[in-house]
Amino acid sequence: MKNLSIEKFVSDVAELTKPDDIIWCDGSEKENETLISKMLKEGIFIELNQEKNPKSYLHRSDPNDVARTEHLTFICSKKEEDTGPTNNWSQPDQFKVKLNGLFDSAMEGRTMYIVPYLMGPEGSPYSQVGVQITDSPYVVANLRIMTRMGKRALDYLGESDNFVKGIHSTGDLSPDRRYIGHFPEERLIMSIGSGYGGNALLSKKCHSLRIASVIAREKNWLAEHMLILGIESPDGELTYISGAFPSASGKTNLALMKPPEGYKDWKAWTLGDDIAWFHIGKDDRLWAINPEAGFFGVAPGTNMKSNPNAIASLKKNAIFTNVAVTADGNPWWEGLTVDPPNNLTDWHGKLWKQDNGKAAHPNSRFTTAIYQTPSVSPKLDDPQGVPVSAMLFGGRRAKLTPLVYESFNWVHGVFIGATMGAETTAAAVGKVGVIRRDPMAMRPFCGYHMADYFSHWIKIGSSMVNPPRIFHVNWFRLDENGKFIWPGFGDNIRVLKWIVDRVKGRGKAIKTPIGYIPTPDALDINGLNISSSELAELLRVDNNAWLEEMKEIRTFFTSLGKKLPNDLLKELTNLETRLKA
Ligand code: SAT
Ligand code: MN
Repeated sequence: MKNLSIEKFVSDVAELTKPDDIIWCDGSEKENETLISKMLKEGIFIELNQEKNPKSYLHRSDPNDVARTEHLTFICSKKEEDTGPTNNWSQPDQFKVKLNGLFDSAMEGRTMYIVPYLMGPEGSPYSQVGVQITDSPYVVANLRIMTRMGKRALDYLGESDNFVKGIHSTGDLSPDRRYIGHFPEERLIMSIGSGYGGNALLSKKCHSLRIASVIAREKNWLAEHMLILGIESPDGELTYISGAFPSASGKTNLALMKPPEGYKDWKAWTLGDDIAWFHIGKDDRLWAINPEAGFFGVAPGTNMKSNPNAIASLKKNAIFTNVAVTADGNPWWEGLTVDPPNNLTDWHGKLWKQDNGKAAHPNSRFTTAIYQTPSVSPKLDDPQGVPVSAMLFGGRRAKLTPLVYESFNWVHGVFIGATMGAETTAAAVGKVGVIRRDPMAMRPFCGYHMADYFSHWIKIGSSMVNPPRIFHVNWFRLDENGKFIWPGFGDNIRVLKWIVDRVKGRGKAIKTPIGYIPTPDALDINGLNISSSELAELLRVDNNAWLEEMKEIRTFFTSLGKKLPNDLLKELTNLETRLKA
């Protein structure tokens, strides 16, 4: 069966980019093997110790191409006011002329790969197809893990022209000629000059968030930067939770959490670590699917304590990007072991010495299939997804925001998400550790005006009688010596347990100006090395500090202009009044 729309798309792009040859990817094992041998021959992939890491490879990127480049990312809506002040905008026709200039003959001497991919389970009414054209075999190998790619996607699509188009070339990798352009009205993405994850795996942030958020607004659903996790109590009560955290803020660790000693009879089920699509079910609940099929996780800091399930899922069929390698060919990164092994090769491919800086790049990554994680949920491929009872917002905050608090209601919860502040991380180019407003962790990923996005969130909640409860969490509070107060990782299940208790109507809470916080006895800290004064600090609401924060929030709201929903302004004023009382 031929899909004429795809054929036309491919021939148009081939005419522009002039590849030497064209390969249509079917997703088969044989195709993958051919691709891997080619990459090994060309040095794009470096073989790791195959006994310890079967079918796993290392890729070293250009040192200029190691993170997302938000300043080179554009949303080209027809009207500028549809893009909003948090995105870069360019007039679509003009931007296309510029990009077409860069794409002209970009694939000369290269192979062009056609990668049809399916976002979401086969057979799900909520899934979507995309077709990415790329000249990067590394991208193809990643898409194979990150999505359900090849024949499966074409079978889902049939003869329909309802697919997202992605055109990608690594170009000359020069940051001066690097752009990631989105054309939401045309469901089109054009990306040139980068081979890095979020810039180049167009299925991920470009399709599943920026373009999908625009579609979701039109069709009354939500496309979010959220993990999905199932928590099962010892008596079999299963509660699904989703959570939005900025990139490199522990989403993968939470999504793959392994309950610690003392919680051995609890289970945590992984459904997704980065992106969730939510639809309102006939039962008036919010149902989530993970459009992706793999993890593109941050390597540094991942170890047997922080994320044993990730370590287990990296044992085979994994791609490592910009990590270090040990003398016997195993991947290594800061935090994997306490001490670095001798004779490490760093992410540049040079022998690493203690004073050479980091051996692995801070944003080095692993790509691996969700199916390989021991905690994978049996519901991962369920076409309906899972019903979500609680949504979490959180970011890194050394100070101010308590370990956990619950919103008073949906609109207040939207306010909490909309005003999220978080320290910046190495996942994007730029300064690290600066607090910026990152609403719903979607600032870099919302494909339309942020104020319209807030209105859309309010509308989704008001169309349900029982929307999920909304919480804010912060695992990253520091004490006066700069040490984390909360142990985090597996012990975060203690906080999730309180959240589940709240959802079920049995968790005890105190009302504060910012929301409900747990009573000191409602949070289980048994067996933790936390004093009652540390617990009090973790849950403290400092009214004056919050009033300072309100100034920042007001400035942020003002920057969004007159589309900002009145409901959120009212929330801000009410909060200020409560803080002053
Ligand atoms: O944007 S990526 O998908 O490459 C990683 C991230 O920042 O979440
Ligand atoms: Mn992410």
